[in-house]
Amino acid sequence: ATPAVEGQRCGVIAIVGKPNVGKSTLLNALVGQKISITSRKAQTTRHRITGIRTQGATQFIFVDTPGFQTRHATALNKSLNKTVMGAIGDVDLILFVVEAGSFTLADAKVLSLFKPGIPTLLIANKLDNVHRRAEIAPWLRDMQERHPFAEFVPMSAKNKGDIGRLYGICEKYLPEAPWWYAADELTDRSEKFLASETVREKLFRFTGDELPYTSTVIIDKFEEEKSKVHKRMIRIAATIVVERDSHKAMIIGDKGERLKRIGTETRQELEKLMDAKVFLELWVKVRSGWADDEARVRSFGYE
Ligand code: GDP
Ligand code: K
Ligand code: MG
Repeated sequence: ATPAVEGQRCGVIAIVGKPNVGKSTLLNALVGQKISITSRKAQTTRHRITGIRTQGATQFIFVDTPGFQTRHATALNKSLNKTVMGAIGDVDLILFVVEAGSFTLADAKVLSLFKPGIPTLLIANKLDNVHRRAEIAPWLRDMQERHPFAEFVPMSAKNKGDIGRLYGICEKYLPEAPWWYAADELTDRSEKFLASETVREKLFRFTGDELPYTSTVIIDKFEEEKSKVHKRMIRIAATIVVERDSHKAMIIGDKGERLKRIGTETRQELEKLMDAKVFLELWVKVRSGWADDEARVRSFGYE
């Protein structure tokens, strides 16, 4: 931690909402680097992920959360929900993310968890998808009646100007306090963790909608080695755990083509992220029923 400096501001901002509204996309845009994986699938984000951005005298500590799961009461979903509750208990500001113009039962369930007293902004995301802008004003009036939101922010996480504006809005809610992290730190997550998340993202991307969410990634080895040629050299071995033989076959693909692509894309992205030469070994294993088994969910790193 850095010593207290007069005029410094620092606070924690939780990003909360149902699955797929764009929370992780928003976090990455706010931090300016991809530290939380995104996809069209629900349950992409499974952990609390902190993204840090220091700008001028202010340090923003953003916390991305799994989308609150309301449909199935599996051990994995219960653990995801606990993570969300833990993240919003003690923060300076909540960004409640919804899709602009929409408010479903799942949104209402997330909103009902908020304790009074913590200022909450309504982030009406994916505004670029709204073709009839005139419908947004009555929708916002309706939202105003649902909850005492501090402010409304219709925006698109994919729009740089909107992101710039959002810092200014968030800053007002952060207390004067010394920074928690060095000015150049982007996340409190380890490179090993980012490696497993990147494998998971490529896995989602290349299996499209075929692969159910019940897969996870374990890092068996993460070792930095000395190299005369490269500035940094990292050797990684990872195992993708799935529920069924058919899922395994799907991931490996015809003549191993798909697993190879997942591996190549993961390696390239990690090399950029870690500024290192990366060697990556990828394996696929079958462990049936893991998402329903509480002890196993814990052993795979979900609290
Ligand atoms: P999360 O589950 O809430 O973390 O959502 P993600 O960040 O993983 O995003 C879900 C999907 O919505 C992805 O396909 C994103 O590319 C997409 N998305 C996120 N923000 C926007 C946005 O502002 N506009 C549009 N059109 N799509 C978005
Ligand atoms: K998602
Ligand atoms: Mg997410």
